[in-house]
Amino acid sequence: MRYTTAGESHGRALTAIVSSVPAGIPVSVGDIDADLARRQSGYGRGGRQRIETDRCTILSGVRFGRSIGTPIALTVVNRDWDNWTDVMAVSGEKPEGARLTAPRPGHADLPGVLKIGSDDVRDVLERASARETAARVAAGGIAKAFLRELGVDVVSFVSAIGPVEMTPVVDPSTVDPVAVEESVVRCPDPEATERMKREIDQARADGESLGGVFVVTARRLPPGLGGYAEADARLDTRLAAALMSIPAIKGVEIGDGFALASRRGSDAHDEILFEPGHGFARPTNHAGGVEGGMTNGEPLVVRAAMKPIPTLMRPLASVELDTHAAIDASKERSDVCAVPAAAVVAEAEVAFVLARAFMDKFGCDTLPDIRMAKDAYLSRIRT
Ligand code: EPS
Repeated sequence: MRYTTAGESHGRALTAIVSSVPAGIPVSVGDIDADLARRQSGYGRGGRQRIETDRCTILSGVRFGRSIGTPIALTVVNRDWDNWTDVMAVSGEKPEGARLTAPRPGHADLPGVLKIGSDDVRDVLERASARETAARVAAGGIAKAFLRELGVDVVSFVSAIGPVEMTPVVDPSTVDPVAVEESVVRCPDPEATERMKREIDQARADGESLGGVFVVTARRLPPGLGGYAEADARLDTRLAAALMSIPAIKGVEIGDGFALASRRGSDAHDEILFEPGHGFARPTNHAGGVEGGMTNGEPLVVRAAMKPIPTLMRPLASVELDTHAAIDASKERSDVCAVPAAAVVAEAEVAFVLARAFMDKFGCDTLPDIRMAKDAYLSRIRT
């Protein structure tokens, strides 16, 4: 199962096509819209989110609420398009003053225009925009629906915004998703939520932006998803690539990640137990549920670090593209912080990695066959 997206931030709509989808998956537009709304929320968003109310339309691949094994096409309309029809027109002449020539440090702006030979940063930034991630979340709804049928939920929470960190939790997979959604920054720690809000308020007042850290977890994964024999079959390879594909993500950790580097082996690995009726188990989960490129049956725990958004209301130094003169980087309406939204996007990315790993191991055509293969496998490894 994989997806591709199309669409510019202020164009008419975003589109996603999800292909290699097994038949028989219950698909609910309501569930996808709920995730789209979660992605739009989060303290620190800008004025754009007051314009948009993202809703998904399914164009193909689903009949009477179930996938039929054909590509699923989805769209999310940009309501802001109505305000951009001249600047983003598909045909005609570019209006006077529509060109942007002050690239922002940290954005795709400068390498993008150099790469494609454009004199207008807008040609690049319209696509290299976090808006595109709405299409990923819509597409991810298909992967999540598939996983839900196999008993797997993919959830996320924010653990840090800028320098403000929540109180660490021993087992991130036990964090209560209700507490996460009750927080305006999607952080399950109410006291940290208040400190994060204050940090965002201060950044906004200073014309600054903020990054942060989020955690994605998935439970009830059978051992053996992924692979140890080929580099590109390793689940960690795929998870890291998927999370790094989200704009502004600069680091990914699996399990205890970088902290493992400073520990001794006895403090870094998870001892093996056998519980009759359940099978193999671990008293700890430093590995984050992945050993040797495969799930080991413990909850998957991945973390990602997001850099601060490059659009600053107090802009950094840049160079004007035509004259090469020093100039302030462009400042458009933007978000101060989008870490809570990025965590929802990451759920979609992780869901695709896991859906593919399930299909690699248990089959591709239809949900009942995949479920039967999984159940047969589980009964083999439990005895
Ligand atoms: C973005 C800038 C802002 C964000 C946008 C990403 O949009 P605008 O330029 O229209 O104010 O709100 O994100 C979204 C629209 C979204 O839905 O996530 C950017 O420059 O990347």
